[in-house]
Amino acid sequence: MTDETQNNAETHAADTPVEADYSAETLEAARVLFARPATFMMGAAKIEQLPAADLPEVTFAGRSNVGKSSLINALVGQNHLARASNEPGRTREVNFFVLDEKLRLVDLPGYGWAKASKAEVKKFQNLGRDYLRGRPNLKRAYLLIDARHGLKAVDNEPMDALDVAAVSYQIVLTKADKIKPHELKAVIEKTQAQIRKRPAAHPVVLATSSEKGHGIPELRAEIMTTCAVAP
Ligand SMILES: Nc1nc2c(ncn2[C@@H]2O[C@H](COP(=O)(O)OP(=O)(O)OP(=O)(O)O)[C@@H](O)[C@H]2O)c(=O)[nH]1
Ligand SMILES: [Mg+2]
Repeated sequence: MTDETQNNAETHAADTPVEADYSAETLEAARVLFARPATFMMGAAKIEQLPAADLPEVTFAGRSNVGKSSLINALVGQNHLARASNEPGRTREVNFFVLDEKLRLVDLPGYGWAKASKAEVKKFQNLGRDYLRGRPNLKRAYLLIDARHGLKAVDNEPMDALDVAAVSYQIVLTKADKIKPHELKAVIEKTQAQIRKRPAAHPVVLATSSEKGHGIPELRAEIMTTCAVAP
């Protein structure tokens, strides 16, 4: 560990409970990459409509309203690229966003949402599941969990499916601005303990706030590294 990364780790430990430890160079490269143009490519309503698997992809999954679309917007620094809303079930297609023609960010429909008709919910949830299982260029799924609530029973099904399909996934806590730093630290530790035995889960749980920007530089670095792209 260099002095610089040591300092980064100490600053994080003191200020914010972000557990990821990246060098200043990696964080800067990720900032530059995510400042490049990001565009909406397409929304797929059916599995047959998915675009060719010709660029590395990462995807954002999680309960409805957890903040998937908001997190994509925070990563690319655009408020309205992905449609975010207070109304649960906003995202009903698998939406593809291209960053700098180098990688894709994929916004999935949320699960655990009771208000749509059962048939409709099943339709867009099956689509999300099929995407997660069968995408050869999917480098990692980020499973978003509300920092105020931690893992719930409804999150077990996607984690089981990802473990069985051996799709690498990482838990990202959202809305970290809504709780106190010591509460955030406790939920990170608890969540890390809960996923320890899950074979496809990344052991580090990240914490983010799309609203305040907490953890966003680290998640950019994580995605850049996972997709093996450079700015
Ligand atoms: N305070 C705070 N609010 C947030 C944050 N991220 C998202 N929200 C709010 O949470 C609500 C839902 O956010 P979305 O990004 O639309 O959630 P989603 O997971 O895409 O929802 P679906 O598309 O319905 O699955 C919106 O009102 C956001 O403004 C955050 O980091 N902090
Ligand atoms: Mg959404």
